[in-house]
Amino acid sequence: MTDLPIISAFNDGYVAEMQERFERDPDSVDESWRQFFAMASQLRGVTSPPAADPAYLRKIAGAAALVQAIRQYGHLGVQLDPLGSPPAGAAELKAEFHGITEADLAIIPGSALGFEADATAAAAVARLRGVYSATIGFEFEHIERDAERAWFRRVIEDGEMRRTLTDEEKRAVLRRLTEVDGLERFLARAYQGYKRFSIEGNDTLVPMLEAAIEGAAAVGAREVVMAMAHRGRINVLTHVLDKPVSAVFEEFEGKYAANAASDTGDVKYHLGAETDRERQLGARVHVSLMPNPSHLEMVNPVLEGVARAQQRVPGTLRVFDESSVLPIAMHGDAAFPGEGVVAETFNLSNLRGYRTGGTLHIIVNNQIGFTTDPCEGRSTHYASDLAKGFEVPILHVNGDDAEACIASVWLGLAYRERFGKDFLIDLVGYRRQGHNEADEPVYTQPMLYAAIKTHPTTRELWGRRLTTEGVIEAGAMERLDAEIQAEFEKVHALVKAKTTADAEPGEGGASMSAAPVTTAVPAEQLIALNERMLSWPSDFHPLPKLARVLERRRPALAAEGGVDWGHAEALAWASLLVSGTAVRISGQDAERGTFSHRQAVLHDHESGKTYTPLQHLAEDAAPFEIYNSPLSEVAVLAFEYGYSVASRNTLVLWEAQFGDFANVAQPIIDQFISSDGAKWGQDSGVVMLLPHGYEGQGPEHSSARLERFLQMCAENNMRVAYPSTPAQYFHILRRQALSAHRRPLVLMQPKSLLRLPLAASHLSDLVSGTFKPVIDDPIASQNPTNVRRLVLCTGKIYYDLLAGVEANEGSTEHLAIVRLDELYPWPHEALAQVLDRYTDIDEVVWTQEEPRNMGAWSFVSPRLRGAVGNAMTIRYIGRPERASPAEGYAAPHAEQQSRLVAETLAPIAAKRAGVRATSGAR
Ligand SMILES: Cc1ncc(C[n+]2csc(CCOP(=O)(O)OP(=O)(O)O)c2C)c(N)n1
Repeated sequence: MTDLPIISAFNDGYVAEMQERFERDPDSVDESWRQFFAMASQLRGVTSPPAADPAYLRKIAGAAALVQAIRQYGHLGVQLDPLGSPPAGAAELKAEFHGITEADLAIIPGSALGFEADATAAAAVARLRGVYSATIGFEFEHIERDAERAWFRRVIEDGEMRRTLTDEEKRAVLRRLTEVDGLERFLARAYQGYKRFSIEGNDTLVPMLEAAIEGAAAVGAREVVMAMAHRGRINVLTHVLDKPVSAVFEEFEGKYAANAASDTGDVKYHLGAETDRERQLGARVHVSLMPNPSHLEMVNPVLEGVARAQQRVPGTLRVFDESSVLPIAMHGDAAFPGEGVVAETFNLSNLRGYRTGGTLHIIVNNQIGFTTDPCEGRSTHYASDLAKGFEVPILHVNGDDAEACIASVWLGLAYRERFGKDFLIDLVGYRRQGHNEADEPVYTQPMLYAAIKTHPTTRELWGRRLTTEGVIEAGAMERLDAEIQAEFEKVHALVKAKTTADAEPGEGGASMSAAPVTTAVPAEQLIALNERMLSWPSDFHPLPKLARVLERRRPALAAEGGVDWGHAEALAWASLLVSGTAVRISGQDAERGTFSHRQAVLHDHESGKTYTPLQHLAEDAAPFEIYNSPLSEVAVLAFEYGYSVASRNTLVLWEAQFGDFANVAQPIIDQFISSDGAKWGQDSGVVMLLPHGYEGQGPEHSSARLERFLQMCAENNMRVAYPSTPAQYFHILRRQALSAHRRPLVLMQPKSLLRLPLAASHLSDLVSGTFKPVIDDPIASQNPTNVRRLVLCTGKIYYDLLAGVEANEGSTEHLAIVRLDELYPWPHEALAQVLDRYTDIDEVVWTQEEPRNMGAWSFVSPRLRGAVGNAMTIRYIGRPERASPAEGYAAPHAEQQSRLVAETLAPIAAKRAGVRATSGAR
């Protein structure tokens, strides 16, 4: 960071202090001071004035400070607003602020400031003002690494980035701008009042994206993946993603079933698209735009996950090639500073597990958010200021200056290539229409809209400039426009003439009944994998205490058994890795596991080095990635979701520290995980691991809000399960990874059960069988006719009931306790088989530990009724309706738990005649 304080004039004391600092550590003072002192030391031997004159040296110091101020604050002098509102300016940009005059600059040689090519400081300052306070505002002095700051100074001041466009390129930009604004004008005429979230006012976005695609491909990218909100999306789809104009018109006509794979679809300004773009030299680059929900900015971390997955080198799965995929994220100027997910996503950008080698961010800044002015929408000067905290370089550019806009993209790409980090362009334009085209902006911004009305379009300004420069002849701009409008007219007439949609309606929710997969693994293989996971290099020293704990995994596979949750998980992953499925998991403290049950990454207690046995199973095993995530839910879950969308052969898991923290990621669950298939035909196999269970840990550490997930289930959109044994967990993980039908899996996870001997599995449970959605009572099912009360439950409460049964030895023959380990898809068949077995029951009981308005009850209740018919009694046993999920104190918690166990196990009331279960009425 700069060392120059804001002072009104330099005095000798200040210069002396700077000199002292310079002599102690040259890097502790700014570059201009370094040059100044270097020059001063050369002059020390020179006796003739004015070099030895302190007043003269002060002027040089002032000039050096001015130079630094221009570099740092020059952006505040740039005319950024196309509508003409003046730049903020900064006192430091004037010579007088630094105790000198402009005239003084003329008597100082440029070399005194380190500018050998400039005859005088005046020439140097004029040149710097010409780059730092002209058409692009640069902000890079907040970057911590001086190598990056020096790079920026060099490329900006030497003009390396400012290649002027050739005449041909200028004409191509004019054509694009004419198509861009022509499409909006055409749609405005043909579909008056329809929402299209017009791009007008930020038209230059389209040529910028084209420059970015071309530029990325030129340095080897094979893929450009983009995300953006509603604004300008139709234009970007048409002109960057090559979506046919006819398809756009068909959507406006309401004729086009945009996505035949889904039932319900989405509005046209949320849809994604992809295309192959032919490059100038014949190479191809694949370009895609992510589908996007209305929830602004939520797509950003999804984009990063997709990009990261795509950066794996195809075929090898081993290496990431960050230059091969460029992510581009577009933002609104109100949404960018407003939505916290933006910051969370930036925070991922330089982390080992999440980096993508730099995202190009563009704020499509129309200086308004719906009806909200910037002064109401943010506490910072620029819309982009948040990014400064993440040391992202920022360029501000006037959207009417197409050349500067394109040059900004080139600089961004060069920076990414050089430093592999994020870059941001604040494209300052305006919004020619209302928020949407049915919206009247004059109600709230009368003055602004009066100014917009008289402001020529970007196309007109660019066309006039090219005419003046002689790049096009007079009248050419108008002829081009007429030609493009005529083309739209022709296509539109054809679309109008069609009477029915071409596309067939979608099939609706896909069935989950894809071919069953083998999830059992031969014993020899599991034992061998177990050994691999228990071995580490001879010079690696895990903590002896931990080594002893892990060693128990050896006898666990022997006759006495005892496979716990962490062990079953490791075996499931290991078996997948050696058969070619990659595994990636992240979450808070995921490497060790919140409850110390995973220990996937070992730490040498002598050297601190780490060793991850799952990464050393076999030469040709697929990669295993595990990362402790930052303290974020929304961005991390979204990232993992995105990764799973793009990587079909990776089992991708996100783990919440406690299940209900997932509610901070609710938009990702609502807008992506549960509904992506129905809206966009997008699929994902992401797994959410959500610790859940009532153990007296209070309102926030008990419930993963199972009810919310179940409420969202329909059309086979996802799976929701609460496995009750390590073996069930093993099988469901493997099924998820190997199943051809990909949908997200929401898993309630245990806490106290993680090592509960009663819950442990046996090797034989892993080498045969598969995941069972329903587990019958192993004892009661031997004598089903004794059973009067059929208790159904899911998850951890089973073990509380089991403990109760054991404690009440001999008095519970009237009970069968059946577990529903998978709740969605609702296990019709498996449950029916169980119900058919118990022909003499009087009642069905659903026992849960959650309050009545939470947990699975409201989901289960109507389905149970369907399964047992109207004549059967169905009872609820659990906590009463509650505002908060669980008790804060241990005593009331224990009281509730024992009450619901006691009620469930209570002796049966007097038997009612003639009422028997039937599974017929499902
Ligand atoms: C998370 C979220 N909150 C609120 C909205 C409603 N909304 C849609 S657009 C908009 C204004 C966005 O302004 P800006 O980010 O500047 O983009 P612009 O529409 O101006 O391009 C608002 C408030 C939304 N879509 N998503």
